Formats: sequence, C-alpha cells, structure tokens
Amino acid sequence: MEILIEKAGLGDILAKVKKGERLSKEDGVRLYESPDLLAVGYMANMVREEKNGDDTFFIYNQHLNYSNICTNLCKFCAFGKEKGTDKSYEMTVDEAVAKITERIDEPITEVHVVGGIHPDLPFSYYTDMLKGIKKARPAIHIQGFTCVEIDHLAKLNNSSVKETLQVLKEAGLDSIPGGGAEVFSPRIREKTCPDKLSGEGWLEVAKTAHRLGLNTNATMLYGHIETLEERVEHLMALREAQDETGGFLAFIPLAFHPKNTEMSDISRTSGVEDLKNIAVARLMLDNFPHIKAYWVMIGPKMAQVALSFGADDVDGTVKEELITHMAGADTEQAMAIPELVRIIKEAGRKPIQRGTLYDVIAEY
Ligand code: V47
Repeated sequence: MEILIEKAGLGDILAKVKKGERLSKEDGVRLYESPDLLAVGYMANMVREEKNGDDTFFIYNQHLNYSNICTNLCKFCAFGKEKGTDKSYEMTVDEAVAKITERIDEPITEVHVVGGIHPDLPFSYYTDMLKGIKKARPAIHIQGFTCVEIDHLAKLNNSSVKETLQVLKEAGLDSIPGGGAEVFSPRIREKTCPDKLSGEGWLEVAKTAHRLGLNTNATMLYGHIETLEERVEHLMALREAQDETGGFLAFIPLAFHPKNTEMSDISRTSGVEDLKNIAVARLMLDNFPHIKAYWVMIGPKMAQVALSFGADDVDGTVKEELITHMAGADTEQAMAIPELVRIIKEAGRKPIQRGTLYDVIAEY
C-alpha cells in the first residue's frame, strides 16, 4: 500500500503521518484533490488505529428538537421555519419534558437538544427545559444548544456568553453539540447563512465553554458551494482552537442534504466525498480524539466503511431526528443497539457503548 501512496504522489504526507508531524494547509488540499481514495484512507486509518485502536464508540441517545422556528433561515436548512407558518412548531416546556418521560424505561444516557433561533421564547424557557429534563431523568447527560443558540441565549439573558453558560450549566447543561459551524469562511456564510453567528463568533463560544469545563463537538457542513481550500481552512481553525483549549471531543463532517432547501439544485454528496471528508478530517485534526461517522447523514453502510477511513464513532440510536430527515435523508429514524454492534463487528472493530464524555458503559 505504501508503494501505492508513493505512486499517488503522497509519499511526503505519509512520511509526516508516520512521524506524527502536523499537516499543512497545502497537504490538506492535496489530500482532498487526490483521486486516490484508498491512499488517503490508508493514512487516515493509521492515525485512527494509533489513537483509538479498534475501539468504535456509540451511544444510547435521543434527539429533542424543541422548536423549528428560526430567524436565521439558512439557505441549506430545511428544518428552520418562520414563526406563524404552517410547518412551524414549538413545544412547551412540559411537552419537551414529556419527550423524555415517555422513554423513561429505555436506558438512554444522553439527550441531544437543538432548536432554531426563536424570535421570542424567553431565556427562562431554556433554563426551565433543562431543569425539567434533569428532574424527569436526573442521570441523563444533556448535550444541548449549538454555539449559535448559546450566543442567542446570551443576548436573551442580557449577559456575556461566559455568564450565560454558567447559568445554563447550573440549570443542567452538561455539554454542547457541534452544530452551527457550517463552513467558517465569511464568503460561504454570506452566501448561505448571512444572519448566522460568524465563524469567529462560533469558535469564541466553543472556547469559552471549554474554559468553563464544558466539552463541545465540532461539525462542518460539506458538499454544497464550499471550495476545498475553505474546507481545509475550517479544519485548521478548529485545530488551532483545540490547541488553545483542548475541549473538543469529536468532529463530525455533515453531508449536505439538499431536498426542501433553497439550495435544492445541488446534488447529494457521493460515497467518495463522504469517505474523503472523514479521512481528511482524521489526518488534519491531529488533536481531536474522535471522528464521528454520523450514520443518519451518510447511511449505516457508509458509516460502517468509514470505520476503516478514520472514523471511530458512529453516533448512536438517535430517534426522532428532524434536521436531516426534513432535508430528504432516506435513513431510518433510529438504530437499535444490536444493529449498531453488528455493523461495527462486521467492520472488524470493537463496539463500545459510551457515555457522552467517552466513558465506557459496555463492551461487546
Ligand atoms: O447545525 C442543517 C446541519 C446541523 C442541513 O455534536 C444540515 O455530536 C445536512 O450538528 N443537510 C445539526 N446538514 C446536526 C448536528 C449534529 C448531528 C449529530 C451529532 C452532532 C454532535 C451534531 O446539521 C446543523 C447544520 O450544520 N444541517 N441543514 C442539511 N440540509
């Protein structure tokens, strides 16, 4: 294989990977440009095995999308709706908490709470929801509110991001998911989500959370109008932030789903694209412990293959995910643990059920 990597013109990158040397922006672009998927994947797999061996993580989780009402209305999003339109919804705090209690008999360990940027829900709605969830299920880990929502909540709270995070933490917030990062490039944000928090703003919220002891994840929405350079710059900005704080747990590349969005003329990502994004992320993000292949977006089959291309996590049981499914995802709504275990074992890896902070719950 190493001869093939040399032949693919990537021998110098292989040498760096073997020495554990950091890859440059130019290296990242060359990896993306390389038509040799197996060469890129082989190197990413080396790093994956060095960091995580055969360990492959999944979680028993639940998604709670409390409202789709959103003032940002990003062009790539099919989930967000204007208030008062027929497809918009918002749960009361009691309705949101009922989503937790109705599954109280299942051994769920994490709830992933995300919604739109709502124009008029008060700050108390969010703290009451956190407190209500914790009261209903004290042991559950609440991974909630993207950095974009946190920035909005700080404004509602007439306070700094730091102080607001402290209040949210006291109300029950345990960690922050990776959404809302999109592509940090101002060019992309201007064209696709001009009203959204800037890339710099997103990174600042994430770093503030880390300094308060809240871990976060990071994402990148790929497969629309971004250039390969813009993808690499996004990864490098995350790598730099991680050097500063060390608070990111996982990176999740998100495959753009065009259906029902204002960018529906764009085709869905291909399998090669999906694997490339996992592999390049694994190679560039040398300081991220985990790379997640999110089966909801790339399908269980591609997520399984991704376990040999740099990924060491497949997310989890999920259930009731709306953001991707409203944009045309044809994956199931949920995956049962035996199925997650089966696909991981078939890929020759070791399935590990984890808690949100990668604590081991069960080994299979
Ligand atoms: O913030 C929106 C993206 C994100 C589309 O942290 C779209 O572990 C594809 O962030 N096609 C939400 N993507 C999902 C997310 C996430 C999912 C799973 C795990 C974690 C984690 C985070 O989805 C949004 C946005 O970036 N998104 N519209 C679309 N049409």
